[in-house]
Amino acid sequence: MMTLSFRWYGYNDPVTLQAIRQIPVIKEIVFAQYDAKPGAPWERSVLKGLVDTITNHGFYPGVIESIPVAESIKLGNHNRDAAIEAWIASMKLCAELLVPFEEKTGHKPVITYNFMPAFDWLRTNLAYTLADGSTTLAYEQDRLDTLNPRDSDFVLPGWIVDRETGEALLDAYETMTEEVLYDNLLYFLKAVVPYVERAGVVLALHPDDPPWSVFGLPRIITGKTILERLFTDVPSPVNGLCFCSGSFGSTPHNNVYELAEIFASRIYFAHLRNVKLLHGKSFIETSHVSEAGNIDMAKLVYKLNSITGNIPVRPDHGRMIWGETGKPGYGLYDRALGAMYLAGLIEMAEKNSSAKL
Ligand code: DNO
Repeated sequence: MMTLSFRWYGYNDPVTLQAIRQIPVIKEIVFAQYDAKPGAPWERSVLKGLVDTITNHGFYPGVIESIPVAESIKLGNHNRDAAIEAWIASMKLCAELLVPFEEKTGHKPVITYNFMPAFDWLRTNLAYTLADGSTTLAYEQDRLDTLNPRDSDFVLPGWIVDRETGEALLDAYETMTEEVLYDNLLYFLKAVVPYVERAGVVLALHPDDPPWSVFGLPRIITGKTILERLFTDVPSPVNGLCFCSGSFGSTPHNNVYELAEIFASRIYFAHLRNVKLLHGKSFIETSHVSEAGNIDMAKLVYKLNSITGNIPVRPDHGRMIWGETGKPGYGLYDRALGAMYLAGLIEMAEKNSSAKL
């Protein structure tokens, strides 16, 4: 079973909860304390304010995306234990405020996180014009190859890292191998999992986007092999996955339907969007529908619906359409179209599987 959710960036998000309310199918809100400093614990009153606002608008607060993992944890340096402690404190706060909604949502609260060094998701163009005049996010390998994050005029659309922090991070990661990064992930998980188990929430690790190394930085959450290893090394059932179709699907090395099947029991949250692969490693994000990209959404939704537990899913990045401006990937209109399309696929998958047709 899948429940439709929608990401909301808080009070300053131009996409308001009132607007989201008018999309007929959305039950849960995906949110976080976005103004918190990375590595510092969240504040109860702030989180409580967000939860109350969400419930006052008729939604359930089902998913946290994300509690960021501080760079010291990914680097494994001497500050990591303090940062892990702060992460656990924020997680406990989320659990305290979200667990009461478990009965309504039908799933344990989900805590999303990622383990990408220095950059989160990465694109070279945030307004790539499609044939129909809409704009979308694109990753162009040719363009990436011309960029050097150490250049003084380095700007990556959407990622404004201050120069000093950026340089220091690049230096720190320069010699790190994927093995060491993986060990640091294990260290983190082994430290937090006992608390997560007791708190009554589950973890959802977001894959690297794109799922390969960029600028020489190690990136490890890329596909089947590493995930099999991770779930063997940390078998606790709270150690779960955020199944992001667009991240996994941006390389032909991943078969998204196979991944869904193999990791079904670990999938606690899904980001559903489509991508169109271009030459080399380049790709663009498209409308959610199957015909626009490389992912057969009907097949994926049908599969996920039949093999996962009750999970929240959300439309992921949308294009900018009908003249909308705003946070790249997170406007209202195309994500609303995506939500309605996914709702149709989910309803059909559910009725089909329970022979209610
Ligand atoms: C991009 C998002 C990611 C995601 C984090 C999870 O739009 O899917 O930024 O929230 O990687 O930690």
